[in-house]
Amino acid sequence: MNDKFPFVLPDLEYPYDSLEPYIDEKTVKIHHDKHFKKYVDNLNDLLKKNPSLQNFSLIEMLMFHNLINEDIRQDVINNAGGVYNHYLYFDLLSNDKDSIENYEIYNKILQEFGGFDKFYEELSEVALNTFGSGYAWLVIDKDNNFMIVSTKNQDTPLKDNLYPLLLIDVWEHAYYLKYQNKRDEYIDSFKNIINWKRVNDRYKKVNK
Ligand code: MN3
Repeated sequence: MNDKFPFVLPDLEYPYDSLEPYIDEKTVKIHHDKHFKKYVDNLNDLLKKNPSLQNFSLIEMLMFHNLINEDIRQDVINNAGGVYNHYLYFDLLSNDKDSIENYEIYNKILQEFGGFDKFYEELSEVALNTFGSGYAWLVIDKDNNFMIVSTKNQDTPLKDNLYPLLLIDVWEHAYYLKYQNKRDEYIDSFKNIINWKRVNDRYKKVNK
């Protein structure tokens, strides 16, 4: 996705129905074409009205939001965060059933969590207990440690110097049509549609 103003909604790289049966076609369509698009449009509108922000990249707006005027800071966090989080979310999904065991990140997961199931249990727990709207993340810190964290609304872990490897969107719009109040079932299904190649590429990029 382009890194600076004006931001453009990236096309979905897979058909809307390709995450079935884990995430239904209608949810993917509304989530990408309406929710994600709204954040892109809102961010562009905000930057149109505040040209000095147009020098910031998307990531800079999120990492260094203390540099942004207080009267628009929360709007920037919400909308730049909404763009960044949804970009990552759709980018890290696929239904080609690629196994994590094919990638280096698998050994790191075993080392850090003691097993894939333990890792996913911990991620699920954090996702399930994220109160209200937000995300559960697998992140890597500057010392190369893996951590699982939760963020609220459209906050990102970038402001805490944590680099995101994987995220689960637990806003109701991500799962409610199919799963209603059963967030736990959505989280459990989610493990079937993770694009481990892309997650691994993110890991390799920071683990040098
Ligand atoms: Mn969402």
